[in-house]
Amino acid sequence: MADPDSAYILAAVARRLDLSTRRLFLRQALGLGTLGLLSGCKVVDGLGAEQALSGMNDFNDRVQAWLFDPMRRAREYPESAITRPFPFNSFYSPNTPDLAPEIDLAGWVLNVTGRVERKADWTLPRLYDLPRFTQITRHICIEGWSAIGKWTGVRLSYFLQRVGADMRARYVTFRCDDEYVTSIDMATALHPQTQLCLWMDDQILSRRHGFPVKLRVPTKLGFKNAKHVGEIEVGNDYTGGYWETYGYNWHSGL
Ligand SMILES: Nc1nc2c(c(=O)[nH]1)N[C@H]1C(S)=C(S)[C@@H](COP(=O)(O)O)O[C@H]1N2
Ligand SMILES: [Mo]
Repeated sequence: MADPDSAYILAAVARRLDLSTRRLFLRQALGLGTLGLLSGCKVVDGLGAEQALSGMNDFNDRVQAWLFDPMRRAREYPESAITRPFPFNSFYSPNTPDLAPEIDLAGWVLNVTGRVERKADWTLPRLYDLPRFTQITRHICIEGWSAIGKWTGVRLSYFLQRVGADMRARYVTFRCDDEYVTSIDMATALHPQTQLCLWMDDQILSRRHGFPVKLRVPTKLGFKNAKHVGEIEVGNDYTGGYWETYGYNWHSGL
């Protein structure tokens, strides 16, 4: 299997299939197109299922090793690889992007809660003023698609420093304006590619893709990339997340 992206995608799926003893997860994942991914390989053009399956053990092992290296970087791509238009997805209805929450910016602040020293009012202009970086990385959704996007924003590790977060805390939780929630471990929060994303493809983040703030975490599966983030909480209590309660693996690292 030549294409390293195929390895990422298939390994993510394969690992889920062998680790998961959760029937609910399997039913969900297969129903949502993971089976299609394995048999038809629709995510990766020109890749046969047989070829995919024969290479899987090797990829599985590599993925297991990566799991224990929280600083491994996700692959970055050239501008020419960007997927346009970038797919839209959400838990409520992927067919109706217009249901994405409408944020009233008057009075909007990004709430920072839990184990942080400085709970200042993070208005959008203040966030736009912070140092930013850009990444062109692949987003992989377990529902059987992937796409490469260009995301610009603030390094989450920098933001956590600015607010005086307790870096020894275990979890960072993201609560969203559409009532979606997810959480990540502190090692992932401090990963250099983990980003509070404010711009996508050089434009202010669109409503469907997570305006005003989204978490971009290219070392994790798509569902960890919380859109419309309204609150970031630092804490030691496990908070889980929306898809996590349906049996998706909490780490979901790639
Ligand atoms: N607030 C919120 N964030 C979310 C979701 C959601 O439903 N609500 N869906 C997740 C899933 S499963 C995916 S694949 C990506 C889709 O992001 P996109 O619409 O920018 O492609 O957002 C993730 N973050
Ligand atoms: Mo997803």
